[in-house]
Amino acid sequence: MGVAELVTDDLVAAYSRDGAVCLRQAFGPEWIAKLAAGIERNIAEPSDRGRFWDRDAVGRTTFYDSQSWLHTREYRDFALRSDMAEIAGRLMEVEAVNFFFDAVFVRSAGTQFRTPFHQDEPYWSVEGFDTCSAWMPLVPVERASTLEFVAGSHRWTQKLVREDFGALTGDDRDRVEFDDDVVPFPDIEGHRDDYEVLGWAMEPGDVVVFNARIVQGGSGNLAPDRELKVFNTQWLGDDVRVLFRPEGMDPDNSAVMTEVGLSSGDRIGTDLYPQVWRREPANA
Ligand SMILES: O=C(O)CCC(=O)C(=O)O
Repeated sequence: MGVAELVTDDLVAAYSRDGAVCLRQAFGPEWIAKLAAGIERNIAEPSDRGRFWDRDAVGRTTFYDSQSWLHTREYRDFALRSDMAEIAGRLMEVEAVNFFFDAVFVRSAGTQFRTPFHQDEPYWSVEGFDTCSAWMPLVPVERASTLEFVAGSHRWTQKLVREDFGALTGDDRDRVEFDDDVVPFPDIEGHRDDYEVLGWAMEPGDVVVFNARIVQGGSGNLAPDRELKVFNTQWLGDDVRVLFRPEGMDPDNSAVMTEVGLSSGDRIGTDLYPQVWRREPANA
């Protein structure tokens, strides 16, 4: 099935309304095997951003790394040659899509550690509504262990302070502090009935695409015999501009962006954030 058939009008409408959709069997077994091999190499040779977010009392771990596509050929192939850029472009209803970065979240069997509810884009080194992530488990994931989303929260307008991930992971690179003009993050877990919480049991090949402003969290909570390996990519569309935030960024790309000549207000581009897809003119 081509991307135009996969990304139906109903999915585009649901993405715009809810901020997150699940596409079933968007990628075949070759991509899953390739990315799984990439993750194994990535864990064995982490980048200098690689770290354990959590290690519990019995040694179960949550590993995180990002922007590893620069030295992991399997990730680079996916970023530049898979259908993901076009899927993102059609869901976001934009003219062109740039690759932003990859991230991996690897939980060993039985890990309970859940990612707190948070938003992504308000902490990135760019700003824009046309931003999305594609969360792809490479192993089956149960509903109780999947990433969850507050439907419609990508359109919330208040600036919310998120939980200090630095305090949670013990790593200063996860720390972002706001000092003024902010609203405390709502206690989603404690008031789940007040929100429409979306989440899907998934099989390898399925992908959840979500607006980077949506409130998202969860994952973890794994059964004793279940591990979770997730390959995640982030994509940028038409309205995105570079923004170096004085309050801090996560991940903080300002140094590498500055090195390649990008500064606040610029359109995204360069070989570090390549344009991967552009919509064909209607009369082509
Ligand atoms: O998979 C997870 O635990 C976290 C995912 C996430 O927060 C993200 O993709 O930004």
